[in-house]
Amino acid sequence: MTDLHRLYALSHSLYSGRARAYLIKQRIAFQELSTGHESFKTEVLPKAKLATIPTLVTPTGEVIRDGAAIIEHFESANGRPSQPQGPCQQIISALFDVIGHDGLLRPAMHYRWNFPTENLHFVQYHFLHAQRDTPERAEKTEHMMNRMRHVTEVFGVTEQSQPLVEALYTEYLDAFNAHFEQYPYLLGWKPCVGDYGLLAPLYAHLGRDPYPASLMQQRAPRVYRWVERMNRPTKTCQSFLRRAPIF
Ligand SMILES: N[C@@H](CCC(=O)N[C@@H](CS)C(=O)NCC(=O)O)C(=O)O
Repeated sequence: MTDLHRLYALSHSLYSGRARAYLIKQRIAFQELSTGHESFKTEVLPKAKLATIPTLVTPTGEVIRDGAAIIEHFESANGRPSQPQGPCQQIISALFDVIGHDGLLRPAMHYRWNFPTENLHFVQYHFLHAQRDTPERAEKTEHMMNRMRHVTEVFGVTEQSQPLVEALYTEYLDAFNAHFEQYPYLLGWKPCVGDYGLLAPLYAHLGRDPYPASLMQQRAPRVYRWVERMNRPTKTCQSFLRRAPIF
């Protein structure tokens, strides 16, 4: 038996980024495997029932599907290290968790699927390698990608709404960038549940696909640094070192 958790996730998956960052920041030892790995079909799916990611397998073989359930599994066992202490901060943290994993779905999908000149090659590579290596791989990849393009429209990103989606996202980026002039995380000096929710769209899609990543780097470098910081076990970053508290 191993004491490593196994996280089934993909680097381009929105919800995977939230669970992965939590494990990294909480220093929980894990091995990440793709859904293309044989064990996902043979070991995980019979217990998980639905093929969604992230899905966690604990060292004792328990299967936990859904990013929120994965975070709650550790939060409840470890004295809620990512819940702020004050009631107002708890509400803000919970609110930003929802804003992240639901509210920012429109810009996340828009900036991935509506900029094919910059994104297609990169996105296609990741979707292809998420599929098991079978003769139908290319066909399945195309099917998945078309499904996501359709979902983008279903979520409300149409030709008419695109300017509004972009205006709201860039306004949000500017505000978040200004916030990071003061603090390295959403509510101060350590990440809370709200940071993890926000990271979902801001990592895999908006901070990693070529077009939106470049937009974030150029327009909101402090947000880009937060995205990096959320994927590293250390608590703070260069620009905050001189006044960071020692925990
Ligand atoms: N609420 C779930 C959503 C998980 C989810 O929809 N994940 C996507 C990838 S980002 C997925 O597995 N999609 C595959 C499918 O729906 O068939 C969570 O937070 O884990």
